[in-house]
Amino acid sequence: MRNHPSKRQRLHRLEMALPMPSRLLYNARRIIFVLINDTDIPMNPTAPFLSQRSRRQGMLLLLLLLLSVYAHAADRHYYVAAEDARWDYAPSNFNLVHCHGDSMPCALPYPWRTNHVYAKVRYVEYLDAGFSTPKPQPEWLGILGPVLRAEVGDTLHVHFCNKSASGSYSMHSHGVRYDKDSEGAHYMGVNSGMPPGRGASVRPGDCFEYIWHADKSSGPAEGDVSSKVWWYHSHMDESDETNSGLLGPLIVTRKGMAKADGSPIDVDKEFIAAFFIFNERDGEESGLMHSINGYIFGNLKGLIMKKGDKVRWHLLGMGNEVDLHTPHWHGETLTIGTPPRRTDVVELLPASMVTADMRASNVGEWLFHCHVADHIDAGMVTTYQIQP
Ligand SMILES: [Cu+2]
Repeated sequence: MRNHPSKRQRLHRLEMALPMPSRLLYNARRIIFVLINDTDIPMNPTAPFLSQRSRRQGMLLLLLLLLSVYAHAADRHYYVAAEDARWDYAPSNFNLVHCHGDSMPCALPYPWRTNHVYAKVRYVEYLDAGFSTPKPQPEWLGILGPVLRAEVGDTLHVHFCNKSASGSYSMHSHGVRYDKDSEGAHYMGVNSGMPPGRGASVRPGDCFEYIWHADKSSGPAEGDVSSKVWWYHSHMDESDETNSGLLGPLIVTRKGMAKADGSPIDVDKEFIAAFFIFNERDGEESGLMHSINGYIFGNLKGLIMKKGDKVRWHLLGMGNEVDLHTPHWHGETLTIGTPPRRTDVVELLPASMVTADMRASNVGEWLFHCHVADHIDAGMVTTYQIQP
């Protein structure tokens, strides 16, 4: 009488019948079982106790799996210079949004009509270590420095050169993990007398490489959306230097959710909008530039998306006690926070960092402005467009 094959024998035959990739996976599982239990998965007793070949295949696969996990942790190099610039808060020379009864476009209102170009210092990104080719950045990013990106697990190497003659500057980032030298902030420790790190002050003509780790605590928390924004800015004389224009965004994407460039895979468009009243004349109204990304009265252009796009808005605040802002979108609502709440107004204070998601559905061009009354009148206004 012919014996029925035992369960072990059937398993063994099944394994042998599997195509190679499946057999590799199966053997990898066996290897893990052996490592944990110090014995093999019960198999056909006539089969060798997990053959050398099977072990080799399994170990190879495990090694590949481990390598693929580590391969995701990238070293991202950025080349950023601090440079002197002339910045025009209203390059069109017009109020492009609203004219109080005049025909469009209309003149900028007083006291800003003839006062909207100032000397600034900005972060400019280059494509090469020789700092010879500036990287173009989108029009809507305005005065902000480049969008630096990381996926959780990545290390950022920010090669910073101070090409401005106007002073010593630095790069200090919120949110990432650094050692003292890469903190990029100038101060003494009151308890230990600890001096500033090497990157706290980069003199004109000098360069410094900041090493910032985007670890788990730099990324979105459990339940948050897949990317989050952090400020980076100069921190030698912080308040002066952010007002000078030395500030920009860093976006960290959840592990496994980033494209090659670091942006999140589940979002079609990401915009950054920084609400900041630059103070150009010691607090005189004519020098208070109520800007979004450094533009006033609709001179911020390029916030354009398509119907159906999942759009992520990273909202940033900076400045002084007057910088309490309430960005408001016409035409759409958004979700913010965990658990998500629905709104079309976000609350910002100086150095706030808020992320809000929008599903673009309402085709048209819509107002996007700060809802603080004085700030509307002073030009903290532009539009965004949803194309069909
Ligand atoms: Cu405001």
